[in-house]
Amino acid sequence: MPFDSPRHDWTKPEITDLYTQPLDALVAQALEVKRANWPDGALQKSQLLSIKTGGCPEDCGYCSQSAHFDTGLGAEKLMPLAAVVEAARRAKANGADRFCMGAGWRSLKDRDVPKVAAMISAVKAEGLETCVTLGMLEDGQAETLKQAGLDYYNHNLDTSPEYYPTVVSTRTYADRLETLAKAREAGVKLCVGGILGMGEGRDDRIGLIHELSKLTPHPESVPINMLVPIKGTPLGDSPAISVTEMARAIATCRIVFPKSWVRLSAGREGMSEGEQALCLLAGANSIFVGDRLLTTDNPGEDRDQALLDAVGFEASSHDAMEIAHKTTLIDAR
Ligand code: SAM
Ligand code: DTB
Ligand code: SF4
Repeated sequence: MPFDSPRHDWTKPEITDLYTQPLDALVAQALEVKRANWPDGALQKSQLLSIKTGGCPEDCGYCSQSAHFDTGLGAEKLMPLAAVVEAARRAKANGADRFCMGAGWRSLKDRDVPKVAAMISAVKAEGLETCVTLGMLEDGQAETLKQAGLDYYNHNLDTSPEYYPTVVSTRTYADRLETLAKAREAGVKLCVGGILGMGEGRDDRIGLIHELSKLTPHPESVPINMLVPIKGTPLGDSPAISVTEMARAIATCRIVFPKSWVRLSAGREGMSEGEQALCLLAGANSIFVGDRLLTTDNPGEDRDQALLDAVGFEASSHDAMEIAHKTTLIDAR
């Protein structure tokens, strides 16, 4: 039902039925939903910047920045404002419409709020959408960031609630949901997704999508990351997940989150152009541009241009984004 409002009452068996269809039937359904809800076929482009790298007290088994693992990545201080603005200008010149600043923090400290707020205001003034991912939030912090011009808060659920403790022991799924609720209450849009290829089963991938579908309203952005294996982390030797499984997850998200940006997120560096094209053809309408993610490589301008030329997708306009988001908020009422 492509024109229907986003649903928050999906059952896990329903999502399983979608996910496990023959791939051609799944993709056909996803593209029907995409065409109905995103008639201009726009592709959203975000660019990441790690504003505070490494030394994180959390033990997320996938992460280069955790102080629990020897990944060879040193701890750095918070970047100066001028360097952030310079990176945002470069991102805009490279066609990005959203700039996402990430910090290797367990949680945002009150003393850092004014510094991050200044970065958000300065990036917004460059004509970019703003996104931050700073770990857990305390009461009142999201309101200050929103006032500074924050559009999106990224905080991933990563996997199913059942598999989560296998990957992270220093916080709970409930902690993640609490921070998401704080950002939402402050009127900030949400970017929430997960990682595939951490040794989880298909049932966990479906469980993740089910948990995301219960968020009301749905996250406006849903990033689907393929694990970038980091040497020295517990997941550093994980076998790569198949690209068809990525395509299944993306197509299922396209159907379950009809009005959200679904991002083919981390992992493109390890994929061929054809594999990335498969994920875009499964219904993804957002990517990270630029030659770096947070601490790992991303394909960069030339390869991205070749990919976009191959699939023929246009970059999104802010008008298209605003229309999509207004519709999401109206539907959620
Ligand atoms: N510290 C904050 C947090 O955890 O929310 C923000 C930064 S953290 C690096 C942002 C997200 O990046 C994580 O939630 C995870 O989903 C994703 N991520 C981190 N390392 C990854 C990897 N090696 N491969 C794929 N995704 C990864
Ligand atoms: C998301 O879902 N993926 C991004 C962003 N949100 C913050 C992060 C990907 C990180 C990949 C590994 C790295 O570069 O450190
Ligand atoms: Fe820290 Fe975020 Fe990495 Fe976890 S994912 S170790 S919280 S930077």
